[in-house]
Amino acid sequence: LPEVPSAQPGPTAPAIPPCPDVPPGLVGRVVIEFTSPMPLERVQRENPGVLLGGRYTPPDCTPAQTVAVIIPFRHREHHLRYWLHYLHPMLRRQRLRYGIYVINQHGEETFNRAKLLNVGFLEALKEDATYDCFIFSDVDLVPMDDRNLYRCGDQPRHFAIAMDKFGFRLPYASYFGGVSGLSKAQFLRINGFPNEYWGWGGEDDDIFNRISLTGMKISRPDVRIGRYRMIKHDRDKHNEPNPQRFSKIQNTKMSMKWDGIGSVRYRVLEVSRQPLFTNITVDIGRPV
Ligand code: UDH
Repeated sequence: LPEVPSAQPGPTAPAIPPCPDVPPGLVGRVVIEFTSPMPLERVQRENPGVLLGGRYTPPDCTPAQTVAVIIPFRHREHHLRYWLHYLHPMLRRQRLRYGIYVINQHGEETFNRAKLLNVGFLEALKEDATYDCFIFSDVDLVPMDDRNLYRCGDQPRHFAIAMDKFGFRLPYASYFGGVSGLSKAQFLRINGFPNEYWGWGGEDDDIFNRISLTGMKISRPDVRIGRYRMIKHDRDKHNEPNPQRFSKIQNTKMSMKWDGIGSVRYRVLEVSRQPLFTNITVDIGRPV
């Protein structure tokens, strides 16, 4: 029989194998502390492989997903430096192709975490239409174990299930706060996140409701792996507990039809590609 030539990779396209399901070289538990000084120049030096805007692609394998990490933000530069210091090396060890997006709420109106996350979803996709997994992370939450893989699965994922401030347990069974992940399809299926939760609280429960109401189930890591340290802080100004949150979460079934990624209105004021992250400053308006 004539020998059939096997497909040869061209000279410009070296054959990079798919990344393995379990990344090699994870270390497991990581020591996390928030006392040493953490200038951004140091974090930059520690992460030479990270490209402008906080983008990274593993050199030795091809990941199955492209992950956008979205951080809701205002006046937390100190926390962001620790977050970048711990997360960049961890995400690299996890062999992720990723980009970091800090969605910075402009002005001093009441903070709106979930609306900022909606903005992050849309703006990340504008920059790179290949993002198919979205990890939404508070800026003050650092995972203590790199086996907590920041990628998407067949159900929405809750990562921050054992935070130090809650005694390393879920505070309640339907808790979905802190760090969560949805594929692009899962996010669109729930019409994204609510835009109408101004101030602290309730938006994460509304997201939980959206997921349940569309027949999806939350997936979580093992409680020994989903551990987090939170950087201690006082309550922020202009993020007071929202007194409407208890009544609003009773109404998700109706509100999710008209309030979500399909109805989000905002104005981007600045996109700036920093060495370790992309900063998007946005005017999201104020409660009506
Ligand atoms: N965030 C900001 N700036 C703000 C408010 C919130 O960046 O002014 C972001 C940040 O990513 C933060 C997330 O939104 O991690 C969640 O807000 P939060 O940290 O205020 O919520 P958490 O439930 O804390 O973690 C509530 C107040 C705790 C007071 C503790 C007093 N000991």
